[in-house]
Amino acid sequence: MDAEKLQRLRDKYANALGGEVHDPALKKVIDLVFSDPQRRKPPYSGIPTLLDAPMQEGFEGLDVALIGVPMDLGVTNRPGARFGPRALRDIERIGPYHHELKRAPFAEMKVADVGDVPFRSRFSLEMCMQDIETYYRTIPEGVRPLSVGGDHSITYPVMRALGTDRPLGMVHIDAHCDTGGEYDYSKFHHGGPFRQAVLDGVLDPERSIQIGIRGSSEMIWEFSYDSGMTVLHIEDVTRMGTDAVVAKAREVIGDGPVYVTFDVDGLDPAYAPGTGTPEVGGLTPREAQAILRGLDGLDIIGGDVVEVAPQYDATTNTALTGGQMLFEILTAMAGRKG
Ligand SMILES: [Mn+2]
Repeated sequence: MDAEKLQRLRDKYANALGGEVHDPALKKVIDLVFSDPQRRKPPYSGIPTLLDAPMQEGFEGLDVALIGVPMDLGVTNRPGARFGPRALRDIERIGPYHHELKRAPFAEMKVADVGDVPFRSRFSLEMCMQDIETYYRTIPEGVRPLSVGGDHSITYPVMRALGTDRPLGMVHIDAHCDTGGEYDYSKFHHGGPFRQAVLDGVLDPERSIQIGIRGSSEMIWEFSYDSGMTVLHIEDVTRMGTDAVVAKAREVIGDGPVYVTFDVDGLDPAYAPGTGTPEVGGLTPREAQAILRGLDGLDIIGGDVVEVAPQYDATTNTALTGGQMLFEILTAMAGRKG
């Protein structure tokens, strides 16, 4: 480095404060995280919220509402996803800037954590399904919900509320198709929300893609194929690569509204052990991030991250990874505002 360059850098930076940044895009982010050029809020302080969003009661003025859905009465195996929203609220330092999409969603949209869906009964799965649908029907037009479960059964009543006027398209990342039928006298378990949503006319199977599928339950997912969903097993993802997966997803979804649902068990249990039905041989977080980033600009009208069960998550990596996926979906939502 020549002396002149060194002098230039010294003149510019030797006495500069941490909040002095010159790039206009980055300056926006600085304004989010610095209260003045000298002060920056410690990430471990304050009352925890989803993605460190401001708390708000109700939906007034929001573009995106972050919502906790602490309900896991639909699990077929290990319980615990009712603690998922709290586990994600405890995670710090996700965002606020997305370096790949070059966007700070909190600077471009009004986003708040509006708290949890209220439930009348902790004992009745059927009543919880009704309570979720009722709550999501109160969300005003133009406010897009981004939720944290809870087990995957919560997505069915959310879709019933969001898909009333026109059936939704779906990008579904998961180890499981979740298109199973009734068993043990229940239709509402977490292995069947997307069969029910299609049969109710709120989910368009021909505009639905399921990505990362594997594991022990293939025999109960015939409905996915019979209804015309596109199913990509994990082996397809490996063979195709994430760019081709994104291209396929965008081809299947087209221009219409799409719901993005992310079951954390779509990831390999090496990265996300804290979940009720882990399946070996899954997506890496990098693959999942590449796929979610590839959805940028689609008409994402809502989404969720489900099945984080912190009691099997000794390192908190599952919650961390789940929180990152929530941020990826939020950032993609900011690609098409309103
Ligand atoms: Mn699953």
